[in-house]
Amino acid sequence: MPTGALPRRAGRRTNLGLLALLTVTGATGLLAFGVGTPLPARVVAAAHGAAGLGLLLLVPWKSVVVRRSWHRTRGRRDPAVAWALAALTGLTVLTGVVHSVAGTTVGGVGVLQVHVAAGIGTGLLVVLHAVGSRQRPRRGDVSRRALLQAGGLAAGALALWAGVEGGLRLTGAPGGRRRATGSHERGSGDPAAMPVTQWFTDTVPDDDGSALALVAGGRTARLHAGDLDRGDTLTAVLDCTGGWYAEQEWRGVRLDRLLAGPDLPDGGSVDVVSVTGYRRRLPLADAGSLLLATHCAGRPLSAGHGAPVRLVAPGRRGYWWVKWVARVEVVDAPWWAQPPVPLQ
Ligand code: HEM
Ligand SMILES: Nc1nc2c(c(=O)[nH]1)N[C@H]1C(S)=C(S)[C@@H](COP(=O)(O)O)O[C@H]1N2
Ligand SMILES: [Mo]
Repeated sequence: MPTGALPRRAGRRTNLGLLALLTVTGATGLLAFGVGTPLPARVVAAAHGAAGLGLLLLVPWKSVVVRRSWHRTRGRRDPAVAWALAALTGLTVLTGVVHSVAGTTVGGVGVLQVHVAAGIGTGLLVVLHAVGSRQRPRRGDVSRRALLQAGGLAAGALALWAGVEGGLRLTGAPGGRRRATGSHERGSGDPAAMPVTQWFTDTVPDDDGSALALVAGGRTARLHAGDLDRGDTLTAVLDCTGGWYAEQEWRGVRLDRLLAGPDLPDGGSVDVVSVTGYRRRLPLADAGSLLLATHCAGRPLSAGHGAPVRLVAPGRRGYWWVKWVARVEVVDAPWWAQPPVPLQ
């Protein structure tokens, strides 16, 4: 445990270490929304967990830095941002750990929702706080000693993360069975037990708009949901960024079969638009692995799960799986020409 006689340079390094860990947690937290396939998801979740838990290793040092700065700057600088940052960082780490250990909701509140909101708040306050207490780079920052310390911090953070993961597995805690993304299993093979989840503000529509408009090569075809059950099946995992996943057998029509008639552009994308206006754009080249599903686990989709037809997008996070699909349109624009996450 450090004492009050902490050298000034060590205080600087503590602050830089915190900033580095917060930068890694923030970046990997956002990246976590983009990855859905096991290996990248595992790497991102491990880096995120290690950097987040690593913050705890610096708490004893930071508390010395804080006490010293109190004596030096009493009455000169408004400490409100600093204390809000400490509180919000604590809440972010706590909710991250509660999600990892225990599950997705506590008392009806989505733990990961609170975590993400607190994490984004932390990121904003870090910027305010760092601007207010700027540390200029110095030559000593890249000394051999500083590099060894950085390496030690990274190793300690990874060891702490591995210890937590190992502990979860050994004790049989729910967290020991998490998927690579960190999600907990909910309702696999049993759609009635699978959560109904809306992204932000979308709601289950009254009018299910049971006709689907298929737009390609300047022509529009209208199809009824009944025409879309062509017996193509696909077993795929729906993995929501809210922290749960379920594996189901989906049935309907593969998108490449549906689009087989029209002349398709080389490259290009496909817009999948809900009757609510919610939409995602995917590369046309992926059409062979995408399914427009009318059934789940052998039964017609429920209203909440997207009846009469929804997109099934294996390997992509849940927000790509557009429900209540009303329109499928082939477009020339690249798939990335859209907001990175839906805005509805
Ligand atoms: C600077 C802010 C953040 C900090 C300090 C932080 C910290 C943490 C910690 C300590 C954990 C638990 C790791 C474990 O026990 O293995 C965690 C889990 C998680 N965090 Fe964050 N986080 C932050 C921001 C975010 C953001 C912005 C997102 C998403 C946009 C996010 C998404 C997640 C997810 C999905 C998990 C679960 C991963 C798993 O279960 O392995 N975090 N976070
Ligand atoms: N139209 C529409 N489709 C949507 C959403 C939405 O809010 N509106 N939410 C998405 C999200 S975030 C997830 S995780 C899945 C959830 O599917 P489920 O409710 O069938 O479990 O649907 C996706 N499709
Ligand atoms: Mo989701």
